Amino acid sequence: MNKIKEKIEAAGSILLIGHVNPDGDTVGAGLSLLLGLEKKYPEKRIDFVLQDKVPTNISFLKGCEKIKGVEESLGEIYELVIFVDSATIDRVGKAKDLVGEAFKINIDHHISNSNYGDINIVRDISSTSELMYSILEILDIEITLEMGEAIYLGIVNDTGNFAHSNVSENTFKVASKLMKIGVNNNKIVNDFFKTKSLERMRVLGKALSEMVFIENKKMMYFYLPYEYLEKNNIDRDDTEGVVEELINYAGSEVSLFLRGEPNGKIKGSLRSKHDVDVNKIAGIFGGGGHIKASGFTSELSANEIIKKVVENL
Ligand SMILES: [Mn+2]
Repeated sequence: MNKIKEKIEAAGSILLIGHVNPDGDTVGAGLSLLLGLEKKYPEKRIDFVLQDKVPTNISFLKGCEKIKGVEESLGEIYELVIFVDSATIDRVGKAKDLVGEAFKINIDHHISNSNYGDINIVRDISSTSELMYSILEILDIEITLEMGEAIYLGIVNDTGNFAHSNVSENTFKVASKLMKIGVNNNKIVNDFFKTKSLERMRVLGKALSEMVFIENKKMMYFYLPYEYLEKNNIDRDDTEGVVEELINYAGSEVSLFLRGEPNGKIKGSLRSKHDVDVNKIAGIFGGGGHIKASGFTSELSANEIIKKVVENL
């Protein structure tokens, strides 16, 4: 980790990038690092670029307005690129075009991470945001309230508000230190979770009333075709959280949510309650993530995907 400090100090221009369809963790980790680096190294040019827009339930974080799109930064040359929360280099989408010949640091917590960086800081920990807290300490960067709120939201995002198996003693320690500098737990949780759109509530209702349970595999699944999304003006953000709801059923050990994409492919999300390794199952389709939470994209039909998943359970 000390090598990161040397690299940052030596670089005149630094690019931070997170994954497509940004979530609270990629934004939280990237934003806290951006704010910290800007404060410590005002002479350096530092950009945080994301291919896609930050969802509204995250964009209330102070500093979010500094996040740039890929077009705004095209043509810029960076000496150092720091990837956050991205298991593969392709997860950053079009932002990959900005990397060029730069030295690459990969900061992540996905066990499926392909170690594509020149330096890889990949830890099995709740969130990249939790990891970023330690990195900022190593960089001797003081954590301000704005940075703390970003990190806190990232942790809340990836732990399902401190409910998942990835929560450790350190997760609570970090959360506690963040509260000590003034982070308001209840405010972050309310602004992040209790701000759902009507479309999102309706999609959840549809999922809960039409989901299918496969008794002998203890799997609950739901497929939402693209035609439905288009016809009802539903954003991809509106389908967040469906897969977590499907596993809430007492009988569910595994949940699968499939969503049609505009390009005809299907995006799959998997969750596991106890022992099933869904990172392995996502791997069959070229995806991955964590043992209890994984995802993939496939060209197969929904029926073929469901069949394959069931065969491998
Ligand atoms: Mn994450």
